[in-house]
Amino acid sequence: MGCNASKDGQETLKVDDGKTTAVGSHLAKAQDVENFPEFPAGTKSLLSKHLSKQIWHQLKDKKDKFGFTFREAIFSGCKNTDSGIGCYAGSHDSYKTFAPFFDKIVEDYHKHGKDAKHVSNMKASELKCPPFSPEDAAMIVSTRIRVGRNLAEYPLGPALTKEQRLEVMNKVVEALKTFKDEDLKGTFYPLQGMDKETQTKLIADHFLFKEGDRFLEACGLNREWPEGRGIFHNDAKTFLVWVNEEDQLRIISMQQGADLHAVFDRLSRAAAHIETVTKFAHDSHLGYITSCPTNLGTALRASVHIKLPKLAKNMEQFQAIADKFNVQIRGIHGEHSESDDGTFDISNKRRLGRSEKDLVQDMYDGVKAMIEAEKAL
Ligand code: ADP
Ligand code: DAR
Repeated sequence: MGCNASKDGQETLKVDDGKTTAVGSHLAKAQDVENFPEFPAGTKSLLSKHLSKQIWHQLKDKKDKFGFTFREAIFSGCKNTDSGIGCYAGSHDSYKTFAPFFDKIVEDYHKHGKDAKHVSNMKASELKCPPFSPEDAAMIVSTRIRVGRNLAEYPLGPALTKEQRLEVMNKVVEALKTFKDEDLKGTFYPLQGMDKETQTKLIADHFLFKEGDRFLEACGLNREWPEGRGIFHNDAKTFLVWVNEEDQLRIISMQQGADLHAVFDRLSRAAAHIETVTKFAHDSHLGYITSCPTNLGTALRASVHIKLPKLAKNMEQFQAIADKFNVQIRGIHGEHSESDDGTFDISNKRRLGRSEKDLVQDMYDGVKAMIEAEKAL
């Protein structure tokens, strides 16, 4: 480890002591990442791309104001080297305390610079999405729009204590009792005590979240599962709120068919009302604050489940359309699932730097282009 004797050299010496920690599934806890994490060749995560020795040296022993450590923030991507991103925030303050690292993640993933501002707009009346024709609408099985939100006075899920998670659940459940609109009124069902058959059917019917995956496990989001988690929904299951899954609230509007306006209007009314009775973590640069950096800003994912059997056989063309319109192709059973029968989950890819209305427009424009391509094949 050669270095010159100048001040810089001393800095380089301090930063690069040559010690590294081999990363991978053998790691048990964040503290096991003792030294600069050494990622295997071919690792593609934004963590591996942006964690320089300089940043490691600067942040390795830092904690945010809730005591969430930088090692905890990056542990998921150290343990799961196939992560796309590889890091989670433990609080709104994580994004400030670990800014030298998170700023690079946000700028790379969202193309949102350090001084960029985020402006929300959830007015469904401003959508420019003419209804799909009956022929096109027949291809769309269902429509869903969700936003993630977190309570401003608490840490985010990865850093919540068991007691705080229960407090969050109780505060959210109380807020959900205050709806005035009939189509938003419903009942909360705690996950703890829910019989397995009900849980399995709610998941199979696309209403309930699955148990946290290994990425969420490694960042601490699955601790004390299923305590403090649950689902609120109206009788029709067109309005739902997930409590303490990846975010403290996932506010969801969904229904069979292609009526995007109705789905967005219901979501907008619900989110606006909840925000009158509780304060969400938010700032003018990052928008609504979420545990995963990919959801910052709007934390909005607008999706349709749509039958595209011909495009399914032309994945190169399919993906090219998705890339052009900033939409994402998923399977219909949740993130990381595959499509099994030519039906796909198509949703907006962007989250930050554009308003909620704009992102619904992204999805609509991408779906329209895919429908045209499907009909032309
Ligand atoms: P998110 O991060 O938005 O929750 P996931 O891909 O994890 O997305 O999906 C969560 C659940 O929502 C899954 O059961 C999925 O099948 C369901 N889902 C997503 N989009 C739709 C849609 N347009 N119609 C019906 N169900 C949907
Ligand atoms: N699997 C993690 C998170 C990716 C984004 N999806 C979320 N937040 N559910 C990764 O870093 O790949």
